[in-house]
Amino acid sequence: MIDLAASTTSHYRICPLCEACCGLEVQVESGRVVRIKGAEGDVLSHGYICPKGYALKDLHEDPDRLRQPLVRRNGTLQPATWDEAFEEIERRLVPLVAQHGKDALALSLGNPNVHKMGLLLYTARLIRAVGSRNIFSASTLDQMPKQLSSGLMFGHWLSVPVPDIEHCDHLLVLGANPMASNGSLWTVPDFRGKAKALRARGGRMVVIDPRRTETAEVADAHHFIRPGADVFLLAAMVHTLFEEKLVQPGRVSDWLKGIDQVHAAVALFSPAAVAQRCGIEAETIRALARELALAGRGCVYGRIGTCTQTFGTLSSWLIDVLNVLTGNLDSPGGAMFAKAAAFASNTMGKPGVGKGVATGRHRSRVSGAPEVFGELPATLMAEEILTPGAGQVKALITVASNPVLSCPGGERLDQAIAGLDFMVSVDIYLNETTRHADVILPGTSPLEDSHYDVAFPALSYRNHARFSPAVLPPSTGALPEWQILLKLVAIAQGLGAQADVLALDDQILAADVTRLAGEHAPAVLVALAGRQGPERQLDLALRSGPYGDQFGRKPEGLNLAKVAAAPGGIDLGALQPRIPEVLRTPSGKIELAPAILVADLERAWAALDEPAPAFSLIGRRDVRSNNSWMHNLPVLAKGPERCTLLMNPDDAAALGLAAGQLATVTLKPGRQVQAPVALSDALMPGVISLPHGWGHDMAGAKLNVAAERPGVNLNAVLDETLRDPLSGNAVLSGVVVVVAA
Ligand SMILES: Nc1nc2c(c(=O)[nH]1)N[C@H]1C(S)=C(S)[C@@H](COP(=O)(O)OP(=O)(O)OC[C@H]3O[C@@H](n4cnc5c(=O)[nH]c(N)nc54)[C@H](O)[C@@H]3O)O[C@H]1N2
Ligand SMILES: Nc1nc2c(c(=O)[nH]1)N[C@H]1C(S)=C(S)[C@@H](COP(=O)(O)OP(=O)(O)OC[C@H]3O[C@@H](n4cnc5c(=O)[nH]c(N)nc54)[C@H](O)[C@@H]3O)O[C@H]1N2
Ligand code: SF4
Ligand SMILES: [Mo]
Repeated sequence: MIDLAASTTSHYRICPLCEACCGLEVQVESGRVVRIKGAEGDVLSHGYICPKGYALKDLHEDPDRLRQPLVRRNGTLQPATWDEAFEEIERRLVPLVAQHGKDALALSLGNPNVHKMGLLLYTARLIRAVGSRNIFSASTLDQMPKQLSSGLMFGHWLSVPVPDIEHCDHLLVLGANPMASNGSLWTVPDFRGKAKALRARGGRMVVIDPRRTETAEVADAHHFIRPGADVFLLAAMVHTLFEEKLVQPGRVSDWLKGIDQVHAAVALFSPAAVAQRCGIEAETIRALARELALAGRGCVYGRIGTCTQTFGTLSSWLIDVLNVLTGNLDSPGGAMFAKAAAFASNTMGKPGVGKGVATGRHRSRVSGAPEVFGELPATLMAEEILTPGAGQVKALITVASNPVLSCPGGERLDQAIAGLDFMVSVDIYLNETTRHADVILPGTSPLEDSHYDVAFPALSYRNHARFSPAVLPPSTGALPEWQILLKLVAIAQGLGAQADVLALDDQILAADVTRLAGEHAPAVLVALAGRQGPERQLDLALRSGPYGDQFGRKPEGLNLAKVAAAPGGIDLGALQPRIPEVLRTPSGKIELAPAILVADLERAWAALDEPAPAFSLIGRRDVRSNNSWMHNLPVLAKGPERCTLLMNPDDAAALGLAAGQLATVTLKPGRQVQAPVALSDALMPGVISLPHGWGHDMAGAKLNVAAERPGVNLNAVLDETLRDPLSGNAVLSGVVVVVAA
């Protein structure tokens, strides 16, 4: 029992560990966390918490978490002062960039960036200061296809519609397992509770997945699909809507462009033509289309399984085409656009029209892949480091990124990174990637940081604004991550390691405010005085945002002081229709048939007859794990072995494999891993599943708990040459492999 003495204090903290963004109550006694539970008063999560939420205590206390900079001296990483660390970076990096040019310095940005406002708001500044074309991030291992399809259809990369689950009566889920992941590109804490409520009011949930997942288990129906075949299924569903005269776009009809082109584009994709490719019968495909069209309030939601494949952008697009054609886009109970209180591009500028999005403003040096949303495909990082010539990457800054475990071709990338001239990591662990760094700059524990979700309110099931102050004071000698990043900005700009970052922050902010507020800038700056860093940017964004106080012009509106005064946040209501105001396309319409997508359907058609391989490999997520970096936390690491190769018992029997035996998974000669087999008829025959983010047995890392049961690195096998050509996204799912005992 925990003795909750009178000295116990209770603190509100938004959980930074996944996109559900639950509100937590953290109880502290004498500077130590004694208890973490769901915050009952949270307007979004209402007390929900998952097992990872408790792990914030272990994360805070983890003896392996870095608390002091490390600098490589005579080949080994040694503790150093902040001054020494930044001086080393200036000494090594500045001449390197002067000699080889800006593109010689690459950035690799990982997932936790989006969960910490000090990182997200200041990596944006770092990207600008570095000025390199070689910007890589986890986005091209994850959701870039959805961002591209949304950008082409609605005009902005982050205008992604989400299910209005509280009013939905029919939810079709493809390639997502929110029961394990807690939702993605969809902030929906307690998905289980909301799915249960949907079914309790007579609604239906249907899941399409090569594995009968935890989400499929709580659904009304589940259909296996051959990995990578979603484009065919979705095109055939669109085909069926036209064929059976079920097209009824409803209230968005007035803002729709390209419906006839879509009709023509899917003409060949009849259910009969695609059934075998999908592994789903033609009649079932028609029924899926009909029940969606006739459901009233229905919604199609697709996630990472529909993105991490060669037709990722097409699948992401067709999901929203279905939402539009069935009258469910921007309609209550359908797929709706959240309206975020701060930072959302689709609330800025002129409503209803904009520049739209474009790709290929530059191309990668070696493979010629187009830039997408300012980034190049993460899978090209190794070749850009390894291929000599002008523009070769010679130095790397990683920020909260572990590409050795998270990026296909991980082993090759590991070797490439090892050969760099110079590397800096802004990271809290000495892990598989950062072990190659020359300087590691550790940030604070999330409990020592204030927090606002910069990105997720634009993807939430409900509109809201929430802020949590730091729970604990920063430990001695800690430097906030935004100041670490600003030092790197200063060094990149030639201001030197001794630059005053607080003054630099003032300067950059003043320039931003001048752009935003013109002649009113001086008054705005006065109103923001008293804050600094990310909190000042947040106050500016809230006050000038769609619910803001507009610096006094709307006194009842929001500012940071008001949001902070409401622990648990401020509810801004259910999602509301936003078409046409949300659109930022040049036409001011929903572009239902973007030319590059219609053209890409021909590539899909050409792949229709690809025979089913003996085995294709997919991933999976576990509720007690999070990508590559939470395996060192005892509360999550305990329990059964998680890095197992799941396979169908019939497949295993045919290969003479029993549960617990080691199977070898081979991509091509010299590219293989071995993992213990676990049997499950939840796997579609011919499909095997291995989770990513494991392989914690590499020399030089300091992850003592994780190393006890390291698992194997799935991405050491996966093929870095496979990607969706439109978005540059990696193919992580449905990769053809050979399996042997
Ligand atoms: N095969 C396969 N590969 C995949 C996926 C898959 O499904 N299958 N999923 C992909 C997806 S969706 C993603 S998002 C990527 C993730 O790819 P990454 O972002 O590269 O991987 P993470 O495991 O999230 O690593 C996060 C890094 O941030 C560090 N970190 C954690 N917290 C903090 C902090 O507070 N501050 C700082 N500075 N650093 C911190 C960790 O130590 C770690 O180095 O992986 C992708 N890779
Ligand atoms: N517990 C936990 N939560 C997490 C994470 C984690 O690692 N652990 N990672 C976080 C991150 S970074 C992200 S991006 C999100 C991802 O969130 P989700 O998208 O919900 O992720 P997954 O659980 O990997 O679900 C993807 C599903 O796609 C299926 N699938 C694979 N290939 C195909 C295919 O070709 N077609 C179809 N239809 N389905 C396919 C897989 O079997 C799997 O069930 O989760 C986040 N939350
Ligand atoms: S679902 Fe778990 S990890 Fe995700 S935000 Fe909530 S408590 Fe944190
Ligand atoms: Mo992700």
